[in-house]
Amino acid sequence: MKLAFKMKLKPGFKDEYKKRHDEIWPELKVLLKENGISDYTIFLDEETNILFAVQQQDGNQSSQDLGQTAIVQKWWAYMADIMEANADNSPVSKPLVEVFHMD
Ligand code: RM4
Repeated sequence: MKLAFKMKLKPGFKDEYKKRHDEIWPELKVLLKENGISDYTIFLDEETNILFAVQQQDGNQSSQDLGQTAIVQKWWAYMADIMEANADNSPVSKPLVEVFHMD
């Protein structure tokens, strides 16, 4: 199923955020795919610094549910300096409600 959520980027870090994701760790990509996550895109609203993430989820977990794995914990710790994050470094993520879909 298609799933969307929002996160928040700290102001001024668009280029750094994109650079880090252009260089996403291969092992993180493998983990996401192994857990049924694909077609995963993140957009930035430059007015509000809100990050809008959308992904296909074929398992029963979203990318945000994988925080018990060492790789995601390492990635979240790496990303925490440029994102709004919780005390455990996980990005503050809020689910979004689908209101329209067209195949
Ligand atoms: C995001 C955030 C998400 C992760 C993606 C790859 O900045 O850390 O949790 O799934 O990167």
